[in-house]
Amino acid sequence: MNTPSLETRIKAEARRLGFVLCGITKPESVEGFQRFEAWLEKELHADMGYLARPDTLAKRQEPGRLLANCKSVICVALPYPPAKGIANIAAYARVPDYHIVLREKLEQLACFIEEMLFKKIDTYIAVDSSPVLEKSLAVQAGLGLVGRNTLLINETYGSSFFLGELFVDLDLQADEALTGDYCGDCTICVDACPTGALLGDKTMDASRCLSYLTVENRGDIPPEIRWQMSGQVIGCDICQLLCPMNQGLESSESDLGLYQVLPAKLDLPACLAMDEESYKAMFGKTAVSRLKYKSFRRNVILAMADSISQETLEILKSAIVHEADPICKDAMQWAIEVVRHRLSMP
Ligand code: B12
Ligand code: SF4
Ligand code: SF4
Repeated sequence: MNTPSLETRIKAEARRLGFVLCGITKPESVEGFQRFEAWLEKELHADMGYLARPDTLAKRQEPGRLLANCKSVICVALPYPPAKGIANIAAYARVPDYHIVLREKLEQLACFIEEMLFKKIDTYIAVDSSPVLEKSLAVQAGLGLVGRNTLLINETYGSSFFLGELFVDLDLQADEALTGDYCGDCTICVDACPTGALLGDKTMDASRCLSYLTVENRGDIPPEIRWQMSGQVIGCDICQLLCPMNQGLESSESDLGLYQVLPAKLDLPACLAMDEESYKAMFGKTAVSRLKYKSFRRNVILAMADSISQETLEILKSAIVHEADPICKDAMQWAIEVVRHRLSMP
């Protein structure tokens, strides 16, 4: 009987750790880098200046620079329960912080490889925050294709998963890159995006994306966009919800789903009343912990404008008297006017 190859055993272990997809690519250059540069040139990255930092550009182009003697990149995907409807908190943020979960699992994968080879290996782990074009590497490793909603989509698992990479100094057999396109003539996500952020060419104008505006942006949310927020407090799943590739997804395989820690809908008045300590206690174990308390309050206030209730109006009117933060105060003023207007309508 043939002994399974090193690559086959690594993939089996990845699967055992909960990664539904695992593929291998080479670190020399990333095909998607030109697309990334073109996107930056058009200044579609809003205030995410870190994406354009010169010292990180070379790493995005040649990810092998992240680890001396890097010879292969193992790309993985860990699923999370897919969004089921419009929610205050996007699905990715309702589970334990993926940065931590994926890192731990990739460390375990690295230990497994060392035990198998009876030797130490050099590794580098990337999950989201490293200067890595994760979706492009995943395409190269055969995990899926990029959709018009700009996300990585897999034929079986849709787009409801996180990506991570284990860089190794081992010369592994690379997988075939996927080619083709799942979208065809479909433009459901582009049409459904409430703010017109999706440009139709598999890129977006981040300055219009609610995921950017609610999580990354610490300033004001432009008034013309406030009307389109559809109650989103943290992140946004609208361009994934109706995607045909995401219909009928099973979430049972994900151990992240078992530990879902936050509800889809929030008690907005209770959130407005929360002090910073309670906010950290409630959200600290999820990816929401990256969202500043002040930004969270700003988003809660804007979401309250969706309510047509006298009670909400009274809560906002009494809260504005003590509000010290100018951005939150402005949001309250706006929300009060909107709720008042809605209540006055026949
Ligand atoms: C910045 C960022 C954002 C920004 C900008 C998003 C964007 N679309 O550019 C904002 C804050 C808006 C955002 C939002 C979200 N994000 Co985000 N984000 C990132 C981050 C850190 C960098 C992405 C980036 O560089 N964008 C710039 C564009 C130009 O590059 P790109 O998106 O990589 O696009 C490349 C591909 O499209 C590729 N490409 C296109 N066609 C083809 C064809 C071929 C053949 C090849 C090779 C490549 C290729 O070329 C492009 C350039 O390299 C990545 C993590 C990472 N380090 O990669 C997570 C990441 C993309 N985000 C993720 C998630 C989960 C989200 C949200 C769903 C969270 C939420 N629910 O609110 C939303 C989704 C919004 C959306 N429609 O994209 C996941 C996506 C997983 C997946 N299935 O794709 C990632 C990978 C994090 C992770 N480790 O899991 N995000
Ligand atoms: S996450 Fe929301 S706002 Fe951003 S592109 Fe998708 S639908 Fe549009
Ligand atoms: S909704 Fe349609 S166009 Fe958008 S990503 Fe899904 S298949 Fe592609």
